[in-house]
This record gives sequence, C-alpha cells and structure tokens, in this order.
Amino acid sequence: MSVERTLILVKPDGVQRGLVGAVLGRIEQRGLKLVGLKMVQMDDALASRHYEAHVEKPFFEGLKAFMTSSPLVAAVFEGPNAVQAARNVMGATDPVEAAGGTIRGDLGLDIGRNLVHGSDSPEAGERETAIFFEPHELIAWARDSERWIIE
Ligand code: D4T
Repeated sequence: MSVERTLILVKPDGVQRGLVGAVLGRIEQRGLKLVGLKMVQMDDALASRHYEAHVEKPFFEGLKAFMTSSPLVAAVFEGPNAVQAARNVMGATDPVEAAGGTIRGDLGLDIGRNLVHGSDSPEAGERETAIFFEPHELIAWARDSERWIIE
C-alpha cells in the first residue's frame, strides 16, 4: 500500500457554479486526507507549467483560456493509492463518458467544462503539488479518525 499525494483542482467552472464544497467533499468523504488548500488565479505561465504535456495539443489554447478565466481552488490530498482513488471519484475525462456516481458523471456535461483535475500518477502528484504549494503550506497532521478509515 503506497501512500501518495494527488493535486486536485476545482476548475473555474466548479468555483463559478458554487461546487467547491461538493467536489472536495466527495474526495474527502472517500477517506483521503486534506493536507493543503488555497484559491489561485491561474495565469498563462502557470497553465503551461501545469499542463506541460498538453501545450502542443489542439485543445490547449481553449483549455488555457478556460483555466485562466476565473479563480480555481487547489487542494492536496494524501492517502493510500490517493491518485487512483481520486480519479475514480472524479470519473472519466469526458463527463458524457463518466459513470453515474462520479463527480463528472453527476455534475458535468462537456469535456471542456469537466469541473475537476486530479494528478494521473504518483509522480505527477508530486510534480503538480510542487507547482502550486510551497513545502511549508502542506500540513502534516494526525487525523483522529485514521484508524476507522485505514486498517
Ligand atoms: P485533467 O488533467 O484536467 O485532470 O484531466 P484528465 O487527466 O482527466 O484529462 P487530460 O489530461 O487528457 O486532459 C486535460 C484537460 O484538457 C481538457 N480537454 C482534454 C479538452 O478540453 N479537450 C480534449 O479533447 C481533451 C482530451 C480536459 C482536461
């Protein structure tokens, strides 16, 4: 069982629609532990850094315009297999394909307004966390309910 970190972004559509609590709440309820949280206005440089794998893709300009159009909320969650656990809660990238019961399947309709980002590997979790958070902004805290969530 590997303890991982995943960077979660509630994208501008989630913030504008008043779904910050709903999105983060589903990940929190899964049992992952919140260790960092902030509101961020993304700029072009940050978008290019965060989405470095996508800068050459045809959808990147639209994605960048969307991600910089309004503030987002960045969170870091920690736990066993945190990356896959969070992605399962988020659902498929395209909300039309996302299963019911997932964030995107329940709350989204369009791939360009898919509400939430989550790291796609443990390495990406570390890389993306370092883009959005200084080390001192991540809190190592003891969760009293830990033994009721993780054996
Ligand atoms: P993110 O990175 O936002 O968590 O999404 P995914 O990991 O699920 O999906 P991704 O990296 O393939 O895509 C990044 C981001 O680009 C948007 N997008 C993607 C888009 O607007 N049009 C597209 O055709 C694709 C593939 C949605 C998510």
